[in-house]
Amino acid sequence: MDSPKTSNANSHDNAPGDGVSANGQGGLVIRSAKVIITCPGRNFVTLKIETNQGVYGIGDATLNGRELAVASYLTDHVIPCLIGRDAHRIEDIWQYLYKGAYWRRGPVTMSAIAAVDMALWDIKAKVAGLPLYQLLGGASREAVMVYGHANGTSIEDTVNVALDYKAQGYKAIRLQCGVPGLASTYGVSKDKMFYEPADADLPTENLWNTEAYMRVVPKLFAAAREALGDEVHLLHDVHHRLTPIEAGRLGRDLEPYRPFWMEDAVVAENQDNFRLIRQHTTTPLAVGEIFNTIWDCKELIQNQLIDYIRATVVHAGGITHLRRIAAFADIYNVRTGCHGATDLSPVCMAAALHFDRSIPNFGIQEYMRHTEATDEVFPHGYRFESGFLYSSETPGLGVDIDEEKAAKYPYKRAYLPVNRLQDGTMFNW
Ligand code: GCO
Ligand code: MG
Repeated sequence: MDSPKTSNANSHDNAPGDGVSANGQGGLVIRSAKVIITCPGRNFVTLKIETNQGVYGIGDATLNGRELAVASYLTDHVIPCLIGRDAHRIEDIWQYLYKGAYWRRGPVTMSAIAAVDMALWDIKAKVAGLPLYQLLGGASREAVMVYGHANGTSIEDTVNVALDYKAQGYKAIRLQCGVPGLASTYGVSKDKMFYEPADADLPTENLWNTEAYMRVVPKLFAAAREALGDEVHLLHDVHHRLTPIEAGRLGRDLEPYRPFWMEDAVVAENQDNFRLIRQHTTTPLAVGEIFNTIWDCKELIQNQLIDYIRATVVHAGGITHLRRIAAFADIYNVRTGCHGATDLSPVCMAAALHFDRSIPNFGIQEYMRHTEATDEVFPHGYRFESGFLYSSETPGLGVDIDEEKAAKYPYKRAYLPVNRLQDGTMFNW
């Protein structure tokens, strides 16, 4: 190859064995690709790949608070390598982008690869005339159990919101409440229906007190179990704020209320942290929304230190890589619980639902409603009914982007908050 440019432009003319992806079945070649950035209430980055046959696919590339880094990675570094490639060769393109960058892993790289992967699966399924889950082995279940977010400044408020969720048919509800003495905390929003933490053009500063937090959560669970009864699954997100031994204590305190899971109890860079938690509690553990590859969770899964893996399509290398993580997790009794906050676009949600429907070891799917403006920019066929999400039956992912509407909402810089201890020490948010 003389230069990357020559190889891209001509790759579809080369025969297999030349070391370049050859033009495949039906001559489905990537003709162009572009990145669309829109802010219908929050920023979303979407990749659109077009083929020579007019079929196109879309992929979510949103990385909350760092959106433009992924957009540039795609536009400046990935798209030039895609032009001319056989759109059917999803695995090969995945490997090409992962191994070919030399610089492996990381949220920016893996979100960009994920977007390409999603778009290519969308194209393949459209060409096949099938909803994507059919290409992933078909349905293992009819619908996907989701959990909604109940939150409030007080225990009473939160329990009332949880009762609303139960009345709407939710079978699983996440509970977060304000911590007495703290002005604001993770998981508690001003607007109860749409929790959106990336709320300012420079990071908001929160203050944190572990002891006060550890006192309030068991009380919240006691009140919620009492009000909601035994049937509903109750979940909680610690958002990386405890040490392993504190997490062991909280897990133990929650055991009488039988939580479905305790999420992100500790930071996970050191996977051994979870070993210590496990020694002290039978509360199921979930982790992984910020994981990007199987290497972030290999030890956790292999040593059965967790019960649910929360990696999701957009931040963990797309459907191709997430399936690999799920297959590995399956042999260690670990089930999935994909991240599904509002910063994951409807494109990612559609992809996650096809994935969720197809795999044997599905656990639960997080679901937070998007704003109406977001739903208009991303028309989609999935729907909520009685605590479950039903994936779309139209060919492909079953989601689109309305580019005219998207253009009405220009990018707006927004950061996630930061968190400090009350003496000013920087802490985990
Ligand atoms: C969750 C997450 C989110 C993240 C957000 C960051 O469990 O849904 O913790 O609330 O904080 O997705 O962008
Ligand atoms: Mg979380």
